[in-house]
Amino acid sequence: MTDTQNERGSLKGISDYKGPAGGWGALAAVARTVREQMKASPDTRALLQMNQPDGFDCPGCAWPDPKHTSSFEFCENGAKAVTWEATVKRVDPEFFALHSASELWEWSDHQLEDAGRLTEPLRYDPETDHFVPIGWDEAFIRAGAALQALDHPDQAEFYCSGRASNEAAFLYQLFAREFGTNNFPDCSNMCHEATSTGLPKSIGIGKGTVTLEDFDHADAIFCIGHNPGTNHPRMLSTLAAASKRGAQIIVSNPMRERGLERFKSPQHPTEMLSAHATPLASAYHQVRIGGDMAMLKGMMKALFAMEEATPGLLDQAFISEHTEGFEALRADIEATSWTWIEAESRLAREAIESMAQVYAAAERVIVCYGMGITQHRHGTQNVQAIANLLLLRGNFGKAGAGICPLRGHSNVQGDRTVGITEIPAEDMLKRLDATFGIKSPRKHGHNAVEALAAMRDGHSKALIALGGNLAVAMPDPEACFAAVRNLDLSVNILTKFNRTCLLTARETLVLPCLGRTELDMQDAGPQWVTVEDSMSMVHASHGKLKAPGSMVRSEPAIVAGLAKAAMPQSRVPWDELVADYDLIRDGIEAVYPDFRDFNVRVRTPGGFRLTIGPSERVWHTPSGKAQFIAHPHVEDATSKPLLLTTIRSHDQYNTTIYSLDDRYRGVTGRRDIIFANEVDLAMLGLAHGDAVDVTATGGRTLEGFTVVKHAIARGSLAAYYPEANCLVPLDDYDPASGTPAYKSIPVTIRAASSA
Ligand SMILES: Nc1nc2c(c(=O)[nH]1)N[C@H]1C(S)=C(S)[C@@H](COP(=O)(O)OP(=O)(O)OC[C@H]3O[C@@H](n4cnc5c(=O)[nH]c(N)nc54)[C@H](O)[C@@H]3O)O[C@H]1N2
Ligand SMILES: Nc1nc2c(c(=O)[nH]1)N[C@H]1C(S)=C(S)[C@@H](COP(=O)(O)OP(=O)(O)OC[C@H]3O[C@@H](n4cnc5c(=O)[nH]c(N)nc54)[C@H](O)[C@@H]3O)O[C@H]1N2
Ligand SMILES: [Mo]
Repeated sequence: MTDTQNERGSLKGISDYKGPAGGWGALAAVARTVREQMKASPDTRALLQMNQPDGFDCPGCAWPDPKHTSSFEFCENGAKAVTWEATVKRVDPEFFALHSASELWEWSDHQLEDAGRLTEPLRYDPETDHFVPIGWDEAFIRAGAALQALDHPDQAEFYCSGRASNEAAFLYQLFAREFGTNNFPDCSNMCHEATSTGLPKSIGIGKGTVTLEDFDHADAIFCIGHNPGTNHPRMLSTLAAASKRGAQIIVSNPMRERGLERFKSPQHPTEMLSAHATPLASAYHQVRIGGDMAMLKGMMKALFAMEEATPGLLDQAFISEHTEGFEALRADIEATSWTWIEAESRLAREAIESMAQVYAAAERVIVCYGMGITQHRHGTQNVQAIANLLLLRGNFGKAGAGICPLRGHSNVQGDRTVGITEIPAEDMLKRLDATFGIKSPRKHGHNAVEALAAMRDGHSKALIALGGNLAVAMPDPEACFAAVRNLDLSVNILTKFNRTCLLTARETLVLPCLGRTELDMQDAGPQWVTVEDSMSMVHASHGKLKAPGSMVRSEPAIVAGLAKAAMPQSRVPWDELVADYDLIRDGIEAVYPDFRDFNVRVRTPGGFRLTIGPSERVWHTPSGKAQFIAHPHVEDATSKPLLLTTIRSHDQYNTTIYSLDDRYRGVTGRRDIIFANEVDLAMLGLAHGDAVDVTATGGRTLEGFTVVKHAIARGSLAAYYPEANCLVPLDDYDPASGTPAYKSIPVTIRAASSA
């Protein structure tokens, strides 16, 4: 496919980006964000403390750092995440006196968060339509009273964003479970739930199996459905190093993403001054949206054919010693035709065979994947197909090999590890109960989709949100906005005010919290927290910056305040736990055996790695073996002529919109666009720059967007999230994991009716 980005003409805000990822553009972007958010603040030095041994963990992404002892690992989007938090702008009581809730509703998501940091607890006053300041005590009393007034604890939903530290998340689940519910909708439910559901069945654990060092040994790295230049930029240094060593990097992505093509490291002075950038992808396959399953099956079909010609190509010793289900997988793959594979994936058989050849020639293979794999109706099946591929040549438990889900939030994996799950294991609950003298409920709770459906239908009446912008991040704003407005209680524990706060319930509270970069002073002195990265490394994070106001409290302190107010009879020593986070860590150790000597081991530079069975070829599946899982019945996308995927721009962090630019895709100052393939456009009778309406199931429409030709696979469209969330029904998700199908929305597109 040719790079159609080169002929996009003079459409407003649309141009051709010709540079590499990183480079001077990245430095300029950082300078701009520091200027806009921090003025001349001395806290600019904060940027230099990120990811240092005694600094704070970058709140951007979950990509690990080389032992946390490296010299400063510069990252444009990490800098944006920090400056956005360290901004000198404030939304204080005067701000809310000036702007009514109805007025703020008209502001864009970018404007709402750009207004600055929250400084005081707020309550919505329906009489005046303004948010008004209230004291912490009153806030806790109001929340506690509303929680106590519920008919049953299961009428409350405890949402957790993956920003929360292990300490905050552990206290939060303790609060909810003592209160009496396992309702833990969390951002993982919208993100890597397909990983958490699929991998335990395949390899006995729902996490990645590689370490950063493995990337130094891999012969081939497959990058499927993720965009590291924007979402995990520090990964580019890792990929560049692998590329320089001669490792093959094979990409599968419907869109050409500059961050997968070439990289100029802003850390590398000679590279910056030369015209040279490091090439990344050695082959780039523009699979159709949702076509990864077909592509993976095609690769396996090619491998089985190669095995027939050259027996021993598959790792038969590994397969017989460590796995089950091989014959069923082979039968399924044999029954899958190349005609179907090519039609579904829109890749030529030869292209897929070439991918299989790279895979077979490599002694050590890592497969990385992101939301392009998980956010589909068959997300769990996709994840398991990747595991199947890796198992065929024993690509687990050896240096340079394994599976690498690119996690989302910086601590989303840690939150799950310390108990944020709606389906807790019995042994964990037993230990929690024994440690704290409580009686946790055994009934499983709601995931994110179930929580919103229960709120919409009036079964759930309270939402406590530790971070996040839940109603905006979820599909179907019409249903989800109404769901939050329907509540008796909505408590938003946030650093910044967002649209979910404006979906006012009978009682709406906004509680300002410290961010991870900030100094957290408690009775026993300054406190620090811990996080777990994508590679199961647990390490400390020390906040350093000044709080944005004297009223702002830490997340653990707010959780404890709410818990005490909701349960005056509580058996948990909340105040002691908040005074000294070492005691929270002792609690984590008591409940999770893998955290033995937690307080000691986490004080060693770089922290420690949790046990990952497959790294030692230990499989915690019911039979003790890894499982090939065949998927004879997969969704047939060929019947859907156009599928739309939703993506992040370079200047956004989930629903946080830093600016309206998307540099690597050549977009400036706008987000109202639909990326489309040039040939599809011609066939649809549309032209680059036309105003269009996009329609999805149930008549959902996105109106008056501009269609832009882009290097994207045929039959595929892309639009930004959350603008396009109105096209996704709440009940359109992967049935196995509950992950919304944000990335394969069947649509039709036509010239805008208003045009
Ligand atoms: N700066 C920044 N960093 C972030 C975030 C952020 O918003 N901003 N978000 C964080 C979070 S919570 C998450 S979950 C991660 C997300 O990180 P990613 O998974 O990288 O996120 P997305 O932008 O949703 O999608 C990534 C890619 O999937 C491709 N894609 C779409 N559909 C398909 C498909 O059907 N098949 C294939 N093979 N590819 C497809 C898109 O073209 C895009 O390149 O990043 C984390 N880090
Ligand atoms: N269409 C579509 N929808 C998607 C996705 C997609 O790819 N496509 N991706 C999904 C994914 S993977 C995810 S993870 C979700 C996430 O979506 P969001 O819920 O939007 O993610 P967050 O970044 O957690 O939420 C942003 C808010 O967190 C608050 N915040 C920031 N830092 C802190 C902190 O330190 N503490 C606290 N308490 N609050 C803080 C700020 O006030 C900010 O308003 O969106 C999902 N929605
Ligand atoms: Mo995510």
